[in-house]
Amino acid sequence: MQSRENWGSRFGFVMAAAGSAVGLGNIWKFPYVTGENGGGAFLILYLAFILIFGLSLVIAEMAIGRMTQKNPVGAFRTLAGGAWPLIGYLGVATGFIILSFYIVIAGWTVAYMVFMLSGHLASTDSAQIAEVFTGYIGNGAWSVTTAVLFMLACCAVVVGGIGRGIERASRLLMPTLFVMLLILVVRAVTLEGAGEGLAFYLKPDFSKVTGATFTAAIGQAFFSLSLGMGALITYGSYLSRSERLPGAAFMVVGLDTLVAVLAGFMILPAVFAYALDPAAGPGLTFITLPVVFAQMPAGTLFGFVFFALLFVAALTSAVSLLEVVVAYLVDEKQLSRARAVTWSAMICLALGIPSALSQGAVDSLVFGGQSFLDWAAQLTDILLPLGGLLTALFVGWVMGPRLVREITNDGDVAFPLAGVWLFVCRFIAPLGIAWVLIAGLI
Ligand code: ILE
Repeated sequence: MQSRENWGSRFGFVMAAAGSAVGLGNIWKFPYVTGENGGGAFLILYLAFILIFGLSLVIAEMAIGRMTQKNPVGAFRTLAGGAWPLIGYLGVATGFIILSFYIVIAGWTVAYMVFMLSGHLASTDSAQIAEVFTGYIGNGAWSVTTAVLFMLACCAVVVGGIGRGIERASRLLMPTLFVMLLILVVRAVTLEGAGEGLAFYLKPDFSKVTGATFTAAIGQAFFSLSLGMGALITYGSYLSRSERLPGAAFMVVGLDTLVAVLAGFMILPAVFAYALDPAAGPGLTFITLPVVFAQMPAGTLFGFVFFALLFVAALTSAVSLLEVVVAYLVDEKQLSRARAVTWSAMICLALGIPSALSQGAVDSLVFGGQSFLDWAAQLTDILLPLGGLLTALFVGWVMGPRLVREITNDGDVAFPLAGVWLFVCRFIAPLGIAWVLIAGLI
């Protein structure tokens, strides 16, 4: 058997895992879902879910991967057998559905790089920007083309294997994106009229919280952390046993949350400053940002670089999703890496086309008040926490102290909160997530 590739360094793993976590979820999804769900109260729920469920489950998934050095299905099969590998299948399937619409949105960043340079977005009139945006996403040929282009980029990285491709891309570009984000936050919060947006974001109005807010917040927390989609199990499987897990997990969760919160500070004040609708939905970031760029010195260049980096952030995330399916096919079905990439990318694209066409090109792909893409996203908001709930049960009741020994390298590495962690996996996470999911349904 071929020996399994490992990450080049601890920094490389943290950057790659953070690269998986930080993506469109933070910069595209978080601001608009926060806008749709009333602002501050949503922010509090989101942060609470990350702290209560997210952190523990990130540690759990990484540990399961590292312990077994296998893809999600193989990992559960190695550890327990019985029906447990179904959790792995659920993760692989969920990741696949997400990837199918993720490439569509990531394709938007491809188009926006071109639009920035061509001057199509150089306007301070948000109505005009919205027109360019809806014109583009409503054009089926264009939105499918950009999704295909993005998918090709994703395949190129995954064919190269995890060390060479994924790790190298993440190391340099993630820090650059972070710096640009900080600059944009400063620009946004100093816009005239930004105060109202800040109040919306930071002053919770709990009267706006409904069951749907709970589902959205927990779904967002899992989506953003790459939880419940097999990604962290797969990335953990390339981690050598000498690495310290709890520390890496803290870093990844911290970075991901920081980027999401900053993205809120970048978008929401600008939304209010330009009298846009915070509940405008998936287009929010793409309509708001160009107006901000137009109000900055060298805004065109800045905007271009920003969307290029957002493209890379989306790429490092999408790559982690494709890698889940590829690792499964390579490990379990003995396919070559190149074949596994080709097949999974083609099927995923086929599944993504209705999402791409549901943004205005084909009317019948909008039903029940939302688009095909919205339905896919909403489905994964439920599947992700469900996977997390089952993983928590598995870790808490089947693995228990065995996994603690794995995390601490048999007592060599400190894990002071091991007891709390196990308690969360046994009781708090399963009951809490079940409660949130049920509250969302009623
Ligand atoms: N966590 C990433 C993000 O927030 C991806 C989610 C992997 C599917 O964009």
